[in-house]
Formats: sequence, structure tokens, C-alpha cells
Amino acid sequence: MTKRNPNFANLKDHYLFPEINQRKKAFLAEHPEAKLISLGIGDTTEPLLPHITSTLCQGASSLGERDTYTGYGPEQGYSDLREIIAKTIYRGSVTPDEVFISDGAKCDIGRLQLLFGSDVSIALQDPAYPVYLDGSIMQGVSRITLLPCTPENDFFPDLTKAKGCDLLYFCSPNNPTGATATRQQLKSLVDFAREQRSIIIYDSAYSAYIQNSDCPKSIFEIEGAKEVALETSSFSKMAGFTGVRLGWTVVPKDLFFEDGSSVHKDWSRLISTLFNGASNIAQNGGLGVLSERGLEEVKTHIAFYLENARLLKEALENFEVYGGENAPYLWVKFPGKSSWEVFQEFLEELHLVTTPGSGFGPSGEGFLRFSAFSSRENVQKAIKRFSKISTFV
Ligand code: PGU
Repeated sequence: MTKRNPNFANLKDHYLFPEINQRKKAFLAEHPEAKLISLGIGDTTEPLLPHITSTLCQGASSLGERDTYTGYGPEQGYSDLREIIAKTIYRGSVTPDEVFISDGAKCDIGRLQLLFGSDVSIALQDPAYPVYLDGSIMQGVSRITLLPCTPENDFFPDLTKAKGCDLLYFCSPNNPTGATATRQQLKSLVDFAREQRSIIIYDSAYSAYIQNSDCPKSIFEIEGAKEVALETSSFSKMAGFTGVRLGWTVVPKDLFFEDGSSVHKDWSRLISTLFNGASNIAQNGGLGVLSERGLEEVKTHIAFYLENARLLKEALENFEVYGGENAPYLWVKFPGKSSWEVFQEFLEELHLVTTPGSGFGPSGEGFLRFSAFSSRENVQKAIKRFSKISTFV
């Protein structure tokens, strides 16, 4: 008989978000009348605005004409999209041939884990997006160091704990804490990686939410980063493309493995073998997003979700609340209770779905994550329900 991949025995039974869905379904089975509001998974809710929508439609209709029909595209993505990303997002600090278009950051994180394989030691923020840890375990990585990020260290880890690690995952603005690293902090991260000769896998999926000019939107704003970092990012949270599926990863040509071979070259090899390029319709939409009119539409959406975050933060002011200013997440401490206990109370007493902090790592215990991705109406309804929190916490 076929043997199970033994790495899977080292995982928890469920990925975090399906587990939340199961609890939600179990609750609805007993209370079918409940009007649940989700401040749980970070999934955009607002309809796309006209210019971006029109570029997606145009991408689809061009497939209906002989002269404009396209099939498989280049695995690395369309050159005009790579060019506009290099110019608009990175202001020329990376070249178009260092940009690889993807079907989203999550998918690329999985492929990056395949690139580095199992024989690496990794360090990651705790709490962190669960894909960094679960995906590494699937690959068979066993040398794993968690770097606690708590209010006590201003959510920036003690890097000395990551000494000697091969890969350093870093996400800013952070999911789930909403903490956003300053230029000084990112400089210390890059200096550390240069000293250690480690590679940083930098996730900037939420960079469009950064309002503070002292917080870089990309690791490549830091001098020397191209020698030690690659960056994965996404149109999902920037442009409401969670369902459209479009992202990118920048792999600098200055990045090398220990034996002197090129990371860029191996990544090209991997992508051309295991990926057939992002959807041509989605890529047309990506060009729309990064056009002048598209970027105006993006600003409107970002401002909308940040206003949701502000309203939620204001309503939770009696609690210890972090994040929400440069990120679409609030990180709220509920002392004396486990995250899953408080999650269940919010579900049963307020009919609100949140995300338990412990699902992002042990340092998340006792916290809940609130997502600001919601309609204004639902945010206002959720805030009204908050008045009952004092009856159970
Ligand atoms: N990177 C980070 C840090 C994320 O939080 C998410 C989504 C992604 C990447 C995924 O980006 P895509 O480009 O859409 O693939 N995090 C959400 C959704 C849950 C999930 O499993 O991806 C969240 O609620 O944490």
C-alpha cells in the first residue's frame, strides 16, 4: 500500500481557517436563526470600482476575438505587468526580470518552501501567518525557531534567537498583530541577515495599508536587502483580488546560495516547471490596478477598510488593542482566558466570528484577531454587539 507522507503526521489536523468554519457550522446547526457577522478571515468584501472592473472585462472579452486571443502566457508573467510593478511599486529599485507574476502570495510561499527544501533551519515571527510554519512542516523542515513578538518587545523579535538560521520569514504589516516595522527595525533585520548569511522571505501582502512614512513598504527600501531578501506580495488585499488571484515575488539577481549558485536561476527553473503562469484575465486586471485611475480606486478601498479598523479600535478602547493603523487587523488581548475560549464566547454570545490568536502561534494565546475586511453596515452592527462583551469577559 501507499505510505503516507510522514511529514503530514507532524501537522495539526486542520489548517486554521477551515477549523473556524467547522465551529461556525456547528454553531449554526444548533442556532439556524443566528445572524453571524464575520470579522474572521481576512477576505475583502467591497465590490471592485469601475476602472479595475473594466480592465478585467476587457481581458475576458479579448479572449473572444481571433486577433487578441491568448493561451498560455510566459511563466514569469506578462512583461508589461512586470515592468509596471518594478516601476510603480518598487520605484525602479528592482528590475522587471526580477519580478515573477503569480496566482497569489500563498501559492508562492508554498513554491518557495519547495525551492529551499527540507534541509534548512528556519526562524519566524510568533505569531505569524500559519502558512510559513505548516508549509515548512509539509516539506519536512524540522529545525524551526519561533521568535516571540509581543507587546513587551513592541512586536519586533529578538533576532539573536535566530542566530545561524538559513531562512527568516518576516511579514510587515504583520498578520495577525497589525504591527508594522520601522525603517530602523528593518535595517537591523537586513544587517542581521547579512551577518548571518541568511535569506529573508519577506511578505508584504499588506504593504498598501502603510500610512506611516517611517515604515517601508518593501524590504528593498533598505540598503543591501537585495543580497539577502526576496519579497512575496499580492493584489489580494491591495485591490480586492482575493478571488481573482494575482500576486508576485521579487527574486533579486544578487541573491545566492552558499555554493554560489543563483537563487533567481533556480526559482525560474521551478516556476517554468511547476507553474503555467497567472490567468491572462487577472494579469490584465493587474495592469488596470497599477494604472493612474486604478491606483485612485485602490486608495478609496484602502481608506474604507482602514476606517473600519479605526471604528472597531475606538469601540474596543477599554481593551488592550494593537494594530489597525497601518494594517487591516486589530490584535486584542483578553487576559485570563484562552483564545479559543474567547472565540467561542464571541460566537455564542455576540454571533461574531473572529480568529483565535493561538492559531497563529503560542505567543498569540490570550488574543483575538479582528479583521477590518467587512461592509460598513456589518462593522456598525458588530460594534453595537460589543456592548455585551463585559457580560462574559
Ligand atoms: N500573506 C499573508 C501574510 C496573508 O495574511 C495572506 C492571507 C496571504 C499571504 C495570502 O495572499 P494571497 O495573495 O491571497 O494568496 N491571509 C488571510 C487569508 C487566509 C489564508 O489562508 O490565506 C488571513 O485571514 O490571514
